[in-house]
Amino acid sequence: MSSHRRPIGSKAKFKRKVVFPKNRSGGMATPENNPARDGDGDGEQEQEQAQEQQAYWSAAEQVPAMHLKLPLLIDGHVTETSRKQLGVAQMIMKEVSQTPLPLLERATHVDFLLGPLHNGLSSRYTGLDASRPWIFYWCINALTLLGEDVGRYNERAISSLKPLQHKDGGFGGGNGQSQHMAAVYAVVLTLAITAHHAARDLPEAERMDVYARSFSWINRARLLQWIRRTKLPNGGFKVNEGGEEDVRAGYCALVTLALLGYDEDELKGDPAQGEKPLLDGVLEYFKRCQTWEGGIAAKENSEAHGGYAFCVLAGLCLLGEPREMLSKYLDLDRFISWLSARQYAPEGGFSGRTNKLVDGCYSTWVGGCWALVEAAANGIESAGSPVKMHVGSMWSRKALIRYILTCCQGPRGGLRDKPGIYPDFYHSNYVLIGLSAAQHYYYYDDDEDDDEYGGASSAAEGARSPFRHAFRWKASRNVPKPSDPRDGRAGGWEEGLVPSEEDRVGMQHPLFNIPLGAEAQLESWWRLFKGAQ
Ligand code: FPP
Ligand code: K
Repeated sequence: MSSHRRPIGSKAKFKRKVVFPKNRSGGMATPENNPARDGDGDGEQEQEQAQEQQAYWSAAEQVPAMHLKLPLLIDGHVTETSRKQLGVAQMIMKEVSQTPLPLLERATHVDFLLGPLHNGLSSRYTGLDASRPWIFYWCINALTLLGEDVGRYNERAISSLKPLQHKDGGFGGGNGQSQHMAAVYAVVLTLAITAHHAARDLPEAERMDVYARSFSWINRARLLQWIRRTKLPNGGFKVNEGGEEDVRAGYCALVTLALLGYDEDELKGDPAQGEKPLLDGVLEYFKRCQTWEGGIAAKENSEAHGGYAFCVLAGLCLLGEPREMLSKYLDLDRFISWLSARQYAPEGGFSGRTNKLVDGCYSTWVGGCWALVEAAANGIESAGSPVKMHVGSMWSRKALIRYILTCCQGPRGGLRDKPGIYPDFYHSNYVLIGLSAAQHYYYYDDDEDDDEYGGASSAAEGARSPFRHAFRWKASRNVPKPSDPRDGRAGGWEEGLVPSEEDRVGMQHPLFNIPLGAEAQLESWWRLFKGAQ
């Protein structure tokens, strides 16, 4: 029985079924052979394997000691938050020590996320009227992580998002509202995802048609002019004209420009109009946001926070190779030290900042940083050749997976910050992206076969994209262990990250946070579309 059809409200009724991937020796996977997309494998073979592996799992499922005791060192300076933290650690210790580890309750989460798409939202949600594109993105992307086909929502996404386009360029968060960078970002991601699914099994011509319907109505010239008006002299961006400045605005602007196919010519601006290249100074601006702790703040001279750290790391990698960018624009050792301190025991989850509590959403913001740091540490890899000299995991993937499966699943579907807090669409998406980051290994692929644009065909004419490096990311369904330092021999694969294939979620692009492969399809369509104009 497919896990998608498991009855709703099945929590605790289903014992962990032990199923292993067919190819346990691993191997780099591309979006095309992503098993999460293929659904369940062959039942009989799985059952045979299940018996054979039972012994391994009963041993491996012993709860690691780190989840069973409170930290040895507790700061003597008592504050409201430190008291809360102790209570949370005690409460979570009970949850994370469960055996067997609960399954990912896929069907109930799917049901939770389909709610707003099929039934609309109640009046309780009027406060989110300016976040319409966010709700689309969170639900749509989370559904893809759970293996759902969201192509059937593409036409509705287009018709719902079109009215949010502002006459002066950009998008608002609700009908008739003024523009906001986060709204623009969420609109672009939503369309990139639904178009990708709507187009994926169609012949070439029809595929292009889906993309034309999804994107050609966006006024790119006016959008660019609007983004220009959010640019700051310090290199950063504001969320809108007169709005606040933070690295999130910079990251959202870069993602928008990358996914909407802007090239160097378009971004360089017209000196006759007093325009400067739009990306001038942004890397140095990101660099200045690193703090004394080693983490990264919303803007200069502020407090380091995981949410902003992800924006800066991903922002840097949108514009270059991970190893070069992270070592050039960050004090990487100091950053790693701060990032390591974000994972707590006994909880296993991440906090966003020093002396604050774990929250499931940091599975993406902090977990997503780890994917990029590991890629930087491992350097450039090629899908064609075996991986050499791996540093292995620099964080505990298993501890995060344990935190997510035991603490972040709402009993009636949806994912959450922590036990005792209601699930919501935001946490559902970011807990699942974090689960994906823990289950998979991401790498930057400098394969020579790719053309300058990192895409499939090289029909490209015209100016280069400053974002070409962002389209070179691949994922492996297995996570490499450290290589032997004496001879560089590969260390094999980390076992037990996906104890049951039913728990496996889809692969995401580590910079864009959309399904891996959606970015490449969109990019190749822009090239055809712009070439034809
Ligand atoms: C602190 O809230 C939260 C922030 C300061 C914002 C965090 C930023 C993000 C989540 C990144 C957003 C990125 C994009 C692309 C939109 P809090 O004080 O309630 O939480 P805390 O105690 O965990 O710090
Ligand atoms: K919080």
